[in-house]
Amino acid sequence: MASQIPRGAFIVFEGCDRSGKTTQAKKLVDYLNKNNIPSQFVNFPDRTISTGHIIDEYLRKKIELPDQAAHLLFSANRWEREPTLTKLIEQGITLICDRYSFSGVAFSAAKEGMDISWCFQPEKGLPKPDAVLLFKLNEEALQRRKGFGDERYEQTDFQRKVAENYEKLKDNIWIDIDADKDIDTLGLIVKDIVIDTIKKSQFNPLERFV
Ligand code: 2DT
Repeated sequence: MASQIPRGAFIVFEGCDRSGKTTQAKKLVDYLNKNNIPSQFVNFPDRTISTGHIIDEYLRKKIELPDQAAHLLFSANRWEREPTLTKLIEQGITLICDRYSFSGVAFSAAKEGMDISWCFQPEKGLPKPDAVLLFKLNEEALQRRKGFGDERYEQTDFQRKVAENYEKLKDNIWIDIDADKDIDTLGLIVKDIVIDTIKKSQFNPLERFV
């Protein structure tokens, strides 16, 4: 009987800006590769591909778009990358993904008149992660970190609404991470969860959002 090739895990890091998730994602990929666990850092929005160029202009406030159009572009950005991501996972490469569909829904639904279930529709059919690590910082810890930049969405009130939306999206694959720790301590916590997820998911089929 042919032996099954273990697939890579698909692990998403979510959270508000300044929570340290990007630093942790990159550090983790380095660690995994050094320890012979093939892995790759991916992030959304991917500003380097076709749909991402328009998203970049939108985020830098160079263009304005109706909220619905912006939302669908972020989703299209994931669909543009989907064939590559699926192939990498099937080849046994673990993907550590900085933001995904949950950012798409949580940010768009934080806007006036944008319905959370409408926002989720275009995500259906995309690969479902094996785990979502939600990096959380309380208000006090957030204030201690350096200030926001001047891109769209970088305001405290808006980020608070995003945090509330994340809570509404949670299911059994979500794990809360208290991000109010130094880089190395946080790194150890994240590493344990990720290694456990890689082991658990390697012979399970990759699921899709329904
Ligand atoms: P970065 O600062 O991480 O580059 O994110 N966003 C992201 C959305 O509004 N919808 C999405 O689908 C995604 C993935 C979150 C740029 C901003 O884009 C927001 C912050």
